[in-house]
Order: sequence, then structure tokens, then C-alpha cells
Amino acid sequence: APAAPLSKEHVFRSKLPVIDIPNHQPLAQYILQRASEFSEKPCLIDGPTGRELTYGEVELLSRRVAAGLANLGIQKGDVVMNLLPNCIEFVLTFLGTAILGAIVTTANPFYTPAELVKQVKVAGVKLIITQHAYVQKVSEIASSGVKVVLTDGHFENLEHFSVLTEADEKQCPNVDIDPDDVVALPFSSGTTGLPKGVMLTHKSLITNVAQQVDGENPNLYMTSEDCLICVLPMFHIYSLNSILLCSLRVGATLVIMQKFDLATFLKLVQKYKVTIAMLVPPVILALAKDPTVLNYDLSSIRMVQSGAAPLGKDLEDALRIRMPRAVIGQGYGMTEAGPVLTMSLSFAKYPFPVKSGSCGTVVRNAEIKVLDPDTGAALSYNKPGEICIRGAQIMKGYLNNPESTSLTIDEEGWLHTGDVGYVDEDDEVFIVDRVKEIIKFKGFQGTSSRA
Ligand code: 4UW
Repeated sequence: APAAPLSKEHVFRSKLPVIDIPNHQPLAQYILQRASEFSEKPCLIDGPTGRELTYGEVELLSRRVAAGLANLGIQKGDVVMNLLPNCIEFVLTFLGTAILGAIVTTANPFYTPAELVKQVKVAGVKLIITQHAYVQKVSEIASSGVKVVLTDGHFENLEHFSVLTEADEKQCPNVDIDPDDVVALPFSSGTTGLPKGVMLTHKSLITNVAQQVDGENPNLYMTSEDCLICVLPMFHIYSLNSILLCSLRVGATLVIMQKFDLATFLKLVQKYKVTIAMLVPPVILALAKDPTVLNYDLSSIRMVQSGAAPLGKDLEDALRIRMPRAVIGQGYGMTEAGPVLTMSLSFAKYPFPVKSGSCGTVVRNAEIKVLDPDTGAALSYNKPGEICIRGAQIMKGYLNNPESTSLTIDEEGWLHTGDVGYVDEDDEVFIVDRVKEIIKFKGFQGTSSRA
């Protein structure tokens, strides 16, 4: 197809048509819309233990967790901290909190106690769900009155996750959820300074999931026949949105790993005949170069996505040699952007030809422009400048931080990413640099105290 003509104001759009996005509903309802069709199908498989939950079980348990959280005093608008590595309880906590109209703030279990105290205070956390291994880290927070629930084992008088999963789902309160209510509050440094709470609403997350997997020709084509491996941490927005929420929306099966270990990863791919792997460049490097990979049958994989950090053309091509049957491409996301800005059109149901090294094309129902860093003017094809995005998927703002919000989202609703890139004549986006000073380690943001 020929590239769409560039409008006068140099705004770039997807080659895919605009679609109707049902972003007026609560997130959990949208995500689980087709769950009853798949009720007997495996939804979540915990890789290391083999524990499986069907779609029917995930839906029921999420409603119980919502009821259980309400029993513990959590109400609409309250903040729950999900302080867990990838596990089934992470998913139930996320969905249960969303059903209740409450807000999930995610945090890395490897944060220091001081980092956690800060996030708990800034976000106004009422309850923390975590594992036994992290009890010491949150002990100071617990003694200040924040409730702590453990998903494994018992500790003094802390509640166990079973108080949530064994609650009566019929007692789940009926809440009115507005599309602009916040549902997720991940923390990000954005383009300036310290980590800030990023307010993602029901509307933002539905919009961004739909931009990926909905429509006649979804940009990221996945179905209930697919099996995804989830090795990236769900506390990061890439995994939370593009892996977890997208796969639940389409009824796929998700195989969960707590941490990356190449041999375990390869074993699980082979065992469950994984079809889609969403990864970060360090994992792509291992798959492309490590000889261990040759001992496993990875032929079930039809799609590999990389993102969260730059992936060079050479590495992308090296992986292609090892996995000739898989479509390999990139997505480009930023927590504040909801998160996906661009995605490779090679992943579409009816794909477009794409170039190696590109981050993809702007998602549908959104606009991108590239600003000259000196003059602020919008640039045309092939001219690098700051990438800006606009659409219903971007964040509502930073929590309690109007100054940082207005430095990031301008009066016309454009979110300024702090990334430098250009759009070529085929509407493919290439990132070349950053003007912001975030520090990323293996694709994930560091925090101020470790940076
Ligand atoms: N190439 C170069 C890229 C790229 C990149 C991101 O931690 P955050 O805030 O957020 C993310 C989210 C990534 C993501 C989410 C959903 C998704 O589907 C997907 O597809 C692969 C990826 O990383 O960091 C944001 C910053 O990370 C850099 C860039 O600087 C951005 O502002 N970044 N993706 N493909 N750099």
C-alpha cells in the first residue's frame, strides 16, 4: 500500500483504519469480555510449578479477590501495592483491584525498603500484597498501619492471600467506574528527575490494548490459539499491558516465569509449544548467540517482539537466521504513553512489509509528530526530532504533580517523550537517541537511588 499522504501539519498516523474502541467500560469487563467463551481453556500457567488456572477460574477468583479486598476495607479509589514477581496472584490482584474501582501501584520487589517507603507514601498505599521473602522490606511500612497480605507462607499476624481468594464473590460491591478513573499507577521518571506516579485510567488502558489487538486487522495479531511466554516482569508496563492484558483480551494462554533463566525459558517454550515471545534486547541477544538454544525445538514460535530499549538491526537479523519461521519486530513504549506508541506492522493479521531496526508504525487511533528540538516546529519525513504522541491512551498525568504533567503533556494534548527519532517515507519510526536522562538496565528503569 502507498504511504498515506502526510498532512500539512506533519502528523503521522497508522496505515490501519481507525476503529471503534469500547473505552467507556471498566477495564476488567473489557479485558474479560470473552472469558466465558474460554472458560475451560488454560489462561495462566505458572511455569516453574505447572499450576494452571482456566479462564473461568481466573474470572471467578478475580471477583473473589475484589470482594476480599473490600472486606479488608479497600474502597473505590484506594491504592493497593502489587509487590510481586510474576505469579498467578499478581494477575488476580490486578484484576480484583480493577473490579473494585481501586488502583494498583506496581513495584519491583528488588527495590530497597527506602524506595518502597517513598512509593507507598507518594501513592498513598493502603494495602500491600507481597511474598514472604519481602516481609522484612515492608516491616517499617506495616508498622505504620499499612495492611500487608502474603501470597505464600505465614508471618506473625499478617493476612494470607486465601482471605481474598476464599471471599464470597457475591459480596463484591457494585461500583460505578468512570472511564477517567485511574486503575494503574506505575512509577516512572519520565523525561525529568525522580520517579513519579503515572495515572493510567480505565480508558487509557482499554484504548491501548484495543490499538494492539482489536479490529479486523489487529496491529498485534494474537488469538485464543496462541500461547505466550511471560518472562518480563508484570510490574513493568510492557509486560502488564502488551503481554498480560492483551493475551487475556484475546483468550490466549500465558506461561509465567518469575525470572529469566535461559534453559528454563527454552524448556518452557518447547514444553508448551509457545507461539509468541515478547522480550527485551538482552534476551534477544541470548537467543541469537547462546549455543544452548540449538538444543531445543523452538519451531512453535511464530512471533518475537522486542522493546523497552534499542535493538540494533544486526542483532535483529542474527535472531532471524536462528528463527527463520518467526516474524521478528519491535514495539516502542513508554509508561506515560499508555504505553505503546508504535508497533511493527509485520505483526498485523494482514501484515505490511517492514524494515529491520524500525520500532514500528504509530498505533491506530493515535497521532505522532516529530518536533525540531531547536525551533519546536513539526518535522517531515526522515528528520530526527523529539517524538510526541496524542490519543486517548496516554496518561491522565502524574499523580499530585501538575508541574511535571504540564512539562510532559502540552496544551494540545501532545505527550513529549524525550526520545529522538524520525519517521521514514513508509511511516516507520526509528529511534536514534534520547534527550532525557533515564537510566535503563536490561530494559527496565532504574530508580534515583540506584542510578
Ligand atoms: N527502542 C528504543 C524501543 C524502545 C525504547 C522503549 O520503562 P518505560 O517507561 O517503558 C517502556 C515500555 C515498553 C513497551 C511497552 C509495551 C510494548 O508493547 C512494547 O513493545 C515492545 C514496549 O520501556 O521506558 C520508556 C523508554 O524506553 C525506551 C525509550 O527511551 C522510552 O521513552 N524505549 N521502547 N523499541 N528505545
